[in-house]
Amino acid sequence: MNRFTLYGSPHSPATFKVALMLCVSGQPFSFRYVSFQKGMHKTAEFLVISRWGQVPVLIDGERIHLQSAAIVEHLADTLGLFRGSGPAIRQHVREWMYWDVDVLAPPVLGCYSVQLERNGLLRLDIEPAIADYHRRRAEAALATLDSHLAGSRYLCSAEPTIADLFCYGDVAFAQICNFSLHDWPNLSKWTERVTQLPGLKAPFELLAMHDAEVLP
Ligand SMILES: N[C@@H](CCC(=O)N[C@@H](CS)C(=O)NCC(=O)O)C(=O)O
Repeated sequence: MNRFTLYGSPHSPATFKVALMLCVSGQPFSFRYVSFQKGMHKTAEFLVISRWGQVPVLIDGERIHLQSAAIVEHLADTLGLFRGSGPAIRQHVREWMYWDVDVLAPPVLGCYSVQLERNGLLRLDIEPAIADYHRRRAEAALATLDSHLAGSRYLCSAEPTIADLFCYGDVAFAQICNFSLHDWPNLSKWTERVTQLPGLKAPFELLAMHDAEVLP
């Protein structure tokens, strides 16, 4: 039996970030698929483990962990990987993780939701003006990332940290939403570097639906 069980969806960037951390850390995990289409995330059964009715949820032994940034930080601490060395770098790492949750993740999720609706996978009735707003905010966040990466191999130190893995999770979904990284050369080179980390896989390769254990 695996130590870790991840509840989530291959369509969830936040789930992908946790899965990514587990994979590049060489940790096997069980994956339980939570279908948004079927509203599984709002069932009484799921709310027992996820008080806000959201994915991802990570079970580590007896403990339930929520919020992708907190989960990834927990994994970095408990596995002693991708933390960054020393308190100053770790604080810097935390700042980028919070920035991602605050600035990059929401518009990328918004753009991806528009895409799911266009592909007929979810009915959300997103107004075109709102879709444009998500896209413009995502572009601004990607431009911020690009300018901070000028002259740096990784975001917070010479070695990759969870800040890189975490932000990359959203950049990967931005690419699925047809954002071309050519406009942002530093971001483009950093993305290539991150994707070459051992164990790293693209969103739908990492969380393949056929691996999912579907909830009853
Ligand atoms: N800040 C949360 C965001 C989680 C989140 O937005 N999850 C989405 C999927 S990516 C979700 O569960 N959406 C369903 C809902 O909020 O009702 C995290 O990083 O874990």
